This record gives sequence, structure tokens and C-alpha cells, in this order.
Amino acid sequence: MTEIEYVDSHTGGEPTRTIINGGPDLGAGPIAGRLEVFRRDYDHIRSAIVNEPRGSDVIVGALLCPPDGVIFFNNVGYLGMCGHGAIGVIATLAYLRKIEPGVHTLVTPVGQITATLHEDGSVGITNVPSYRQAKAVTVEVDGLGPVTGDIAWGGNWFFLVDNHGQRIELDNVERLTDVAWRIRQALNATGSPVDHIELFDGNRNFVLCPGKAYDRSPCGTGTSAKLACLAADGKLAPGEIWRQESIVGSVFEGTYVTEGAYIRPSITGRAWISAHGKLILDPADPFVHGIRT
Ligand code: PYC
Repeated sequence: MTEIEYVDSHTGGEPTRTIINGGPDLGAGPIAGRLEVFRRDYDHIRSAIVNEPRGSDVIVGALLCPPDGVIFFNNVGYLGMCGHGAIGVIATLAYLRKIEPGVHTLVTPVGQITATLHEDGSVGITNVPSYRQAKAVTVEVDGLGPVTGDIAWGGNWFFLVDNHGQRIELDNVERLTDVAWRIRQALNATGSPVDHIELFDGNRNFVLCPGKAYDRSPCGTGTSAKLACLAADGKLAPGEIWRQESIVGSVFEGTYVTEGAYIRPSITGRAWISAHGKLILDPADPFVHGIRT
């Protein structure tokens, strides 16, 4: 039997499962290299942790890599960065009494971020440099026709669409998922690396993640990508606050400073601890490594 100790949290409704004991030993060295070891040698452990029957499509896993690294993963693979996940990791470390309020560093495969744990439990992260790569890209989408959006990096790749003609409401999630998935397929058919689709109605968003689950939080990396677009369009000044609301009504506050051709976004939100337990991996269990799609 393998036992894996975890703490579950949710950030604005979006879950993070942080592995605190019993996860794979990825060795030392740069986090990007450790991610390759995870992907090559332990992908079955990723699946065991986040996929059914121990997890679900919506869970994002976080593997702590001492001293200050973290690798985020989901139902289909690995994330560069994860904003809601970083907030969840900091809340988890505070719950475990491993950190105090103050500034902390986390190193992700796509760069170093800082996270400030505030006395009230909220967490502000200062993300990796973000930028808009392309404005007003039009793709022909099966069943929808031409769809135009911006491509931006916020620690993951996003396609941000304003004029999609859809209602960004919880009772419309099935339709939004279908629309966003079609957009993603059309983009990927052109060779684009975008794996997150973000549909907007003003300050409210719907974000479809790579494994077809939608983000219950406003999406930290997605909000960073949005800030990069607003900055590029001159619609938000450095230091000004953007309130990004998710489809379930949770809110992140975002702001940025300029760093040459990039922006450096800061996102503030709050995570809540929801469980602390052990996953049991019994080699005799036919689904010991999860149900993989
Ligand atoms: O908060 O950055 C984020 C995120 C990415 C995927 C799910 N959440």
C-alpha cells in the first residue's frame, strides 16, 4: 500500500489538493527538470491523486518540491503556474503552521512568484511576467463561425474572447463548455499552444481548463492574462485594481506593474481548508492509478 497525505482547499470554489507527504521524490535541481521526471516516471501518481475515484476532473493537484518549489497538475497533465492553486498552497502551509503571515517565495516550472499571506487569511500573489502575444485573432469555429479573441500568457496560455454571444451564467455551463471547447479545438488545429479559453461578460469570466473542467475561481493566471490585455489596450493603468469575478461569483482583485515589454500581475484572493487526509493506493485496486481518459 502507498499512503499519500494531502490537504484540500478551495480558492473561490476551485479546489486544490496539496500533497504534503508520500508524493513522488523528483530529486533535486531546477523545478522544470523535476517536472520532466514527474511527467516521465510518475504520471500514474498524478492520475491517482486527482482523477476519479479519489479525485475529480475539477481538482488541481500541487506537489511541494523542497525547499520552495511547487508543481501544479490536473486531470490531463501539468500546468505552468496556477493562481488559485498558489493561494491554496499558501493557505495550506498556514493551516499546517509551516508559515506565518508575510512574504513567501514559490518556484514554479515557469518562474518564481511571491505570495503574501495577510493577517486576515487572504493571499496576494505576484505572478510571473505576463503579456499579450496577439490581438484580435480570428478562428473559424465549427458550429459557431468566426470567433475573435486575444492570445495572452499569464503563466498558462489563454484565448480571451469578449464577443461570443453567450450568457456567462451558472445555468449555462454546458453550453459554455461546448463553445469554449470548440474554440480551443479550432485554435489548436492552427498549431496554437493555447489550452485555456476565457469568455468574458464585462468583469465576469468563464474559464475552460485543459481537461474540460471549468474554473470555479476567477483563475489567477487567466486574470493575469486579462490584465496583460487591458494594459496593452491602455484600459487599465499600473496600480489600478481590476475585480475579476468567476462564473460562481467569487472575486479576485488584480493589479500590475510594468516591466519593460511585460507586466507583473498581482492577484489577491482567499482559500479555505476543506479536508486533510490520506489517499490509499492499493496495488490490487484495478483503479489504483485513477480512471484516465
Ligand atoms: O487559477 O491560474 C489559475 C488556474 C489555472 C487553472 C485552474 N486555475
